[in-house]
Amino acid sequence: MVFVMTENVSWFPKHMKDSEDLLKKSLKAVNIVFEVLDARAPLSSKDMNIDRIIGQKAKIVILNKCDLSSNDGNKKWISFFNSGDTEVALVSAVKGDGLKNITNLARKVINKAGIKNKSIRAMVVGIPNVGKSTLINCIAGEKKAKAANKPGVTRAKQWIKAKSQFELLDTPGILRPREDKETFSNLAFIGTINDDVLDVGTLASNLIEKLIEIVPEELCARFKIDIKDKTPLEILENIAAKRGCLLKTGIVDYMRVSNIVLSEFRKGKLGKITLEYPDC
Ligand SMILES: Nc1nc2c(ncn2[C@@H]2O[C@H](COP(=O)(O)OP(=O)(O)OP(=O)(O)O)[C@@H](O)[C@H]2O)c(=O)[nH]1
Ligand SMILES: [Mg+2]
Repeated sequence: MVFVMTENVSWFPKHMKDSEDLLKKSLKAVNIVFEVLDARAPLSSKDMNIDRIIGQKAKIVILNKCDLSSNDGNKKWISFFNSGDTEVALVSAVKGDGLKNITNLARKVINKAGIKNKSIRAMVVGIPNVGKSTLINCIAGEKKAKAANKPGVTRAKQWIKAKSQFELLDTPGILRPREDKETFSNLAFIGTINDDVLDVGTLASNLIEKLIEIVPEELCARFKIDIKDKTPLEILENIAAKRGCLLKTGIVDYMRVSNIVLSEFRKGKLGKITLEYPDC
């Protein structure tokens, strides 16, 4: 699987280094860390340095965007984290699902760490676009942190006081994932890597290849196509024909059809899909 880049994608640009320094400094001001992962790809969306950065600080994992991940995947990931003794909350920050769970688990972890504070001062960390700011707004009950559907929206830390017992520190996304191709693909599929630095045609074709493997029926049903014995590229062309993505000359508008496939997957129009499962 090869991605064509319009420029070199650095896993660790300067603002990420600044973010890491900022997280280290901010740790002293909080009594718990909320590590936000994308429930569709919890391992791929984990920053591999986060545990080193936060050290012994109390932590809960939040599997966000569970409205987009499969029920089976959610169950398996929850038991995976629980078996590693990590408290985990399944959440949809856009729907407001799972919030009470966060409060209960945070209280439990803080008590266990012997901290007596009444207020929960939480630093919310995670890679770009996993929904950190949306989650904070959801807990706060109002839109205090800027959130948008592209990576790199939050550029500086910001304290948000929620009406309840929470004070929440929003942080910019940091990104140092595992460096294998599957992780890179998953992150690109879920929109963590800016599409501007990727070839969307290749990306959509790779996504189709993945969907054939994990949810072939959903792929056929959504686009009303037959995928038997077809290559991902042929399937992309079939979708283009179905959706009228043809240029005046009759040639396939690869850019348009690719954006349709990526956008519909990311919005959950093909169903609730988990891209990766724990090994156990
Ligand atoms: N479907 C779904 N979308 C979500 C959820 N949470 C956040 N989003 C969407 O994901 C996109 C990114 O959300 P942000 O809150 O800006 O993400 P972030 O982690 O703060 O991103 P950076 O500031 O760039 O690091 C937005 O379009 C949100 O609406 C969720 O639970 N479900
Ligand atoms: Mg943000």
